[in-house]
Amino acid sequence: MNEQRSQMLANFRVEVPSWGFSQSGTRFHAFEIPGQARTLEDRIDDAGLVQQLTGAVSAVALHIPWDETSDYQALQERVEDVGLRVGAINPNLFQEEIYRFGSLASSDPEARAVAVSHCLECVEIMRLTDSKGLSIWLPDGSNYPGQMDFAAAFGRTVESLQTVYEGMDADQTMLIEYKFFEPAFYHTVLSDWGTAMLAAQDVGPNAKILVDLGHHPMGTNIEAIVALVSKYGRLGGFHFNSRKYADDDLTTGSLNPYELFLIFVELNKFYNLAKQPGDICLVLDQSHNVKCKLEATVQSVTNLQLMYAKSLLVDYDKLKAAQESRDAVGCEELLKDAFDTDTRPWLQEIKRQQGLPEDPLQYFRESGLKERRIEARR
Ligand SMILES: [Mn+2]
Repeated sequence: MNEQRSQMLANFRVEVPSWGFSQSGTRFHAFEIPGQARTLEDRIDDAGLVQQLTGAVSAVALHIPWDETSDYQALQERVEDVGLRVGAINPNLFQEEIYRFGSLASSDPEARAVAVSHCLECVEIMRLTDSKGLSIWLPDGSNYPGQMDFAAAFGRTVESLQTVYEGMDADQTMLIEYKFFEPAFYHTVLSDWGTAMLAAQDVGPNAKILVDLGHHPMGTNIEAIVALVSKYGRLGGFHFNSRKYADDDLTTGSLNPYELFLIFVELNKFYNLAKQPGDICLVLDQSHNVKCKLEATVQSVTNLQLMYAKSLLVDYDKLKAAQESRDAVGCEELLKDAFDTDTRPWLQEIKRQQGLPEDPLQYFRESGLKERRIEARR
């Protein structure tokens, strides 16, 4: 394999979410999965363990208040001790009584003030932990026709986001996530990339869009969205996961590997994903309710590496030439050729060179790491 591509694959990194390691994340029963994280320290240790197993984790993304602590310097030190950085900080705008009718978009000035001040508290945590991304997902919307004035709610959201943005530093990025429905079932204020784009443009140059793979109506062409948002310099990052029906938060690449590959193909046209720290924030956003959470995270990281590897095999010059000669079959075959290549031996070779286990899942299961983790957390 070409040396430059191997270097790129070797340098690929992703952030893992602290909330993917503990007993949470479903409106139904959260099962007791042996070995799962019980504390903030456990969650950081798990992120570090995924890094130890895969070598492809850059940072751990945190959620406030779920990861709230009295000493953020100590938290950052612990994260550094496991070889990682503090990644994106995610405010919570959906778990306070006052948010019944919305947070940043609410018509109640008091609810808006609480939401804005919580986001600013998260900006302060970013300063303390050297995090560069404020990752905002706004659940606001309405359940019934007439309940909310669409334009007014959007205007209030932009104003609230502007206030938060003014409190941020020049090297911090506001990541604006969108989702078409849920928890609101009739209308959502930031429902798609268009609404998120309008908001980002009104807020400022460091306000960018975050694409969560589970937040689109079925059949949406996400790779086309990625290309356009990138072209306008507004792509801030990703929440990787997989889904069959809605926001299912399943293991990345478990159901839609071709889609994931096509997204990487578009990303490679705009960004060098091997650059660290990267220009865009790549984060897993998953909740594992049945699987061992650590294993599911390792699977997700590995699937991302394998799909990224396939995307590096595309001959982009040839693709462009085939597009310009309007050779629809040739274009598709070029992509299929790359996608159909088994990239596992290549990734294993890189892992051998890096002194990492060639099969991280097998290593986790057979080295005693898994049993020790379960034993320690009984
Ligand atoms: Mn998300």
